[in-house]
Amino acid sequence: MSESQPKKPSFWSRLLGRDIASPEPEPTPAGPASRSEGAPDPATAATGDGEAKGDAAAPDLTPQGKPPAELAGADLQPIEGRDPEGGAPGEPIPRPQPETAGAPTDRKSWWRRLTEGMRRTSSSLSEGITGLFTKRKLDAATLEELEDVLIQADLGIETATRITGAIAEGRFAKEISPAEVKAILANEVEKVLAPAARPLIVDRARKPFVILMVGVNGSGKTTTIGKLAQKFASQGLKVMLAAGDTFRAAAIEQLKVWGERTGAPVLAREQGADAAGLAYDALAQAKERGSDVLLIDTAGRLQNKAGLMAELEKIVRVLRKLDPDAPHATLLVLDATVGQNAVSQVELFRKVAGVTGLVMTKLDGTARGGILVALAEKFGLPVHYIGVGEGVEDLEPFTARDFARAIAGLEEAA
Ligand SMILES: Nc1nc2c(ncn2[C@@H]2O[C@H](COP(=O)(O)OP(=O)(O)OP(=O)(O)O)[C@@H](O)[C@H]2O)c(=O)[nH]1
Ligand SMILES: [Mg+2]
Repeated sequence: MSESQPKKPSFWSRLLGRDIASPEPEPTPAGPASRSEGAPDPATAATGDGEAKGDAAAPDLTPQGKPPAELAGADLQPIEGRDPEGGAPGEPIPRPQPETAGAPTDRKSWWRRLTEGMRRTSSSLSEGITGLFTKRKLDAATLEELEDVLIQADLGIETATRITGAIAEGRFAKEISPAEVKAILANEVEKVLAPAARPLIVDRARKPFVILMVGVNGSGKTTTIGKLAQKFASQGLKVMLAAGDTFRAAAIEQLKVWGERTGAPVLAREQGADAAGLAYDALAQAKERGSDVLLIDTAGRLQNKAGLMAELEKIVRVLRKLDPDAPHATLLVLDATVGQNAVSQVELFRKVAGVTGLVMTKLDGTARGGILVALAEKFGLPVHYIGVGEGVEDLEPFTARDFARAIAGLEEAA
């Protein structure tokens, strides 16, 4: 599954009629998506038939508004029985991090979180640009090198070519400052991103508005559900969560913690319960309770696991028995640190689950934030949110101009 971006002759090579040797393909980190050999397939581990049974084991519905006292000082706590899908037994489950800001998000702290989160990406680009353009006249070799810097930041070949083209325009043999290059970079990136920057709109006419979260292991699905639950609750929406990752006991616990923290009731069952049946019951209960939003967690699944992909299709199928339009949003959560591998994740999940939008997490932990630009260019899917940290507030709505300026290491737009 390891994928490296094919390096086709660049615009400048083609223009100058010479071929530039391709760089060594960068290894794609296996990242959290790797799964131990011989690990049981959750699709077979879970009960096989149970399609939309309303009479399964008694649901464990965490009451709304449970005081978060037990969470005080909550940190990584070891939970037994973590299965091979998620890691070794006894591996700590991720706990929600303390909030970084209690007050409603204002523009300043929003920009600070975005730029801090994007620092690794922007500084790697910035170093490359400064190294190339300090006191040097613009020539083909410099543009070639810049193109490589941009491709290494995962921006994608098309965007990289477009940026170098824009920089070259009318500036050949002239001096160009790193600041000018960054401004052009931001401008071109913004153009690519603008069509993808579409907010997630919760349709209040849908009761509940059903959001299904999908993605590979460890991409940040459960954490993003917690962050979204917090956002929706702060907007006065009544939120319910469904612990559809029935494969891991730790995953169920993790979602319950988020439920307690955000005051959202959580429908959970015992480990191994049928995920589709649980999703069905969650939707039925959310309707009964008059919830505005139902967020459904799912088990992390690798693209190549047919059984797990079939389980996703089944979840969608049974939800539609209760609401033919459900899920109203299917969000693919992508971990930015996997770089180019995100491309094949989008391709597969889109086919199986009908992904309607993307959330990209861990932009704070990688210099590969450019992958978002490559995805926008290639798929044109809406990017709703970006994750820039583990805290509950570290989920930013995606806006093209801010992201483009942050990636280029520029100041906030006036
Ligand atoms: N730095 C950083 N860490 C994040 C972000 N989003 C999630 N994480 C962390 O990534 C790890 C995995 O997150 P989860 O939410 O458990 O991922 P998941 O997709 O639910 O994982 P599975 O249930 O195993 O498939 C946790 O330690 C999270 O705290 C982010 O935006 N930035
Ligand atoms: Mg999870």
